[in-house]
Amino acid sequence: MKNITTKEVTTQAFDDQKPGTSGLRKKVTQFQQVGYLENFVQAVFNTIAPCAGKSLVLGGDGRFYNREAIQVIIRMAIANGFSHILVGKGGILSTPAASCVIRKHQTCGGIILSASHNPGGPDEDFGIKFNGENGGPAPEKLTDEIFQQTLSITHYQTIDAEDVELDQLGTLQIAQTQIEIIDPVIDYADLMESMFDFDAMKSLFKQGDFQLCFDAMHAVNGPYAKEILERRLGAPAGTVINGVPLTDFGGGHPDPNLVHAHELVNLLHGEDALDFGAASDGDGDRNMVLGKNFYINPCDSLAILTANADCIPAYSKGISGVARSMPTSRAVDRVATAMNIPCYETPTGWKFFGNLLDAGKITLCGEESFGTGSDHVREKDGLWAVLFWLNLIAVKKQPVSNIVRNHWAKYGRDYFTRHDYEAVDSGDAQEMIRQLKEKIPSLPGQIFSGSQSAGLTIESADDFQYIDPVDNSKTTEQGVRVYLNNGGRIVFRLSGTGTQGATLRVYLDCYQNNPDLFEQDTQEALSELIQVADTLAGIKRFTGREKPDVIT
Ligand code: VG1
Ligand code: CO
Repeated sequence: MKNITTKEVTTQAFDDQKPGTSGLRKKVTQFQQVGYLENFVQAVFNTIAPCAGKSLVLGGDGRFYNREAIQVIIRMAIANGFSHILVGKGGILSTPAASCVIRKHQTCGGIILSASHNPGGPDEDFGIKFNGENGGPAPEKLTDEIFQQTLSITHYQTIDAEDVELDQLGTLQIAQTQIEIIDPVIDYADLMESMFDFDAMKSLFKQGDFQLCFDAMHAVNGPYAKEILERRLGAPAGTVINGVPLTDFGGGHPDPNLVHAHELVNLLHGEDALDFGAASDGDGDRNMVLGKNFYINPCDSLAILTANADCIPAYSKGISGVARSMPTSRAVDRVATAMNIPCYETPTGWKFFGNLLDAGKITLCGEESFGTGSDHVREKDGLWAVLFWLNLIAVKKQPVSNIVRNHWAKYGRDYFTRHDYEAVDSGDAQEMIRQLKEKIPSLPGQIFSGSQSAGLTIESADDFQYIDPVDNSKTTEQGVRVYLNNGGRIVFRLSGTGTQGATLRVYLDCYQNNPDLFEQDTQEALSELIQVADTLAGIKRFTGREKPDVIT
């Protein structure tokens, strides 16, 4: 055992380290400022102190600056007295796998390095967040404490030591700390195998007439998807495309939606379309699923998984309840009502599901932003959702489009779309929301007269707030909701994950129970709401944009 001395380094506090929807996300160049990463890490350690004798999980999505950051954090964790650090080989751990490892090895938590779906590279984004012992993102109370620490920090602890070899499995002792380089995939893959009917899924591929493609988008899920889909389930080699994690995600945007996963989208369209396609994001927690010439909206996906949970071994005994983030469509609410289980509506971000999952109040949960998950970990889980769908297809022996259409036939269809206006001027975006909030009391009863929206009336409107049913903590100002008399709803909120200006998100959804109207184009089905949204908030006027940058 080497003798080492802990160094206390003087540092200057930064005033911009407040974690957003999912951790602290900034440009790499900001993280490269002297002391920037160190301050945040020390703030985390101060918040969870004492660290002596505790274990910590460490890994990230492999983006640019991942390896450098891991070395800095290892040295600081040693200096702060941790007794054990579990690091994913190569510095890699997908977000759901990190959650799985924290839970399985009962550590006090973990640090996950990721900016998720944001691009990577020297001029792109980096991020860091702390997850607690339940494997889930730190709740607001903790992130607030971490932020307070960053404002007053004067010193951080580290040691002088060489970089640790990250690419070799094994253990290394430095001072009181054992550093273990672990296989990032195995614990997670074993968990998946214990939850789903792998034999039924294997038979899909054995027959040879089921074609699947998984687009890992050169992000973290490549090795996970190869191990599970190709090795354990026997899907043919090449099923996983863009499977090698790259520090810049191959120059792409690792966001699994119809715009950014166009390579996959093309494979699922046309006469020779594959049967099933899926993609995940930078850190592996999001999923997009596609059938042959068929797109599954994430809100519908959550509703359908809930309605069919009894087909899956892990949920065959039933589910206790469900939750969705507020902007997510109400499709899952209808299923919960029919199943006679509770349905919770939470603010945006996975951290709000943690208490409900820990308390056993819910089993499944999800968000419109391509996030679905369950109580098996405390993060959303991209590959889990794909396996859930595969298991469903194997059991039902039906194409994806039939499963979805049967669902609509039973419950009706909730049309949903999200319009994003990216990198708009922060001041203008905030002013738009401010004016909208001011108008809330006068909105109910307002009747619209536009060409498409004549007669549409506002029934109610509010600024969403949430009281956690487990610890009674209150979260306010989570988005403006406007309900209309045609069953429609419009939600306005500003993103908490962007790194440039502000991103305005406008969420539109409307219920339809006339089967003759189930095959409409989504934008068409929602066109009157889209017009109302602009009339209400002055989107074009405030953003200076004629149309959204991204439509999902
Ligand atoms: C977005 C999504 C939100 C998701 C969050 C983190 O947040 O809307 O639903 O939980 O990203 O996802 P925002 O504040 O930008 O709307 V991930 O995959 O970045 O960890
Ligand atoms: Co993500």
